[in-house]
Amino acid sequence: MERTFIMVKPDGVQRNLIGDIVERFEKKGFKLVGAKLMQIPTELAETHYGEHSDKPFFGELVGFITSGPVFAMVWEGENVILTARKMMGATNPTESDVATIRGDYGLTVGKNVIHGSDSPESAAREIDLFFDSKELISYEKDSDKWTY
Ligand code: DAT
Ligand code: MG
Repeated sequence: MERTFIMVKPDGVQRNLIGDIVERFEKKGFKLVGAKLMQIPTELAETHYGEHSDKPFFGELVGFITSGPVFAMVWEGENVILTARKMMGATNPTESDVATIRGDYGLTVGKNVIHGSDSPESAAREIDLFFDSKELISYEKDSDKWTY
């Protein structure tokens, strides 16, 4: 079963959106297999956002993501990587559809509430960066048979 890395960014934590975001993924049918509140060290932020290291907004991005606690999660389910990206909405909230997380709660591209892996490769990389394998739990839910 596919897994993806999802993170409520510092703005989402401060704006009390953890519960809403968890609820959306739960109700969709995805399974939470790991979660923790954490403050990201600068080095981890730079590695996580390494693909953007040459962009003009890199310093601002690293400063923002390390500015307060984030809620890091791993979600599991069929096509969860692509579906989670759809549920998040476009990077720039002016372009994200209503009823997506960014469309409902974001106003600027910098403070856009949530991160989600954009491919199977980045999901594997980001899960490994943020979680120890012992922190992830494979388990059955009675509701699985009503989801699949
Ligand atoms: P996404 O988070 O949708 O995967 P991304 O990987 O292109 O988007 O960029 C990572 C984050 O960097 C994004 O969530 C917000 C920030 N960002 C992207 N483009 C930006 C820009 N032009 N100005 C400021 N911040 C930007
Ligand atoms: Mg990205």
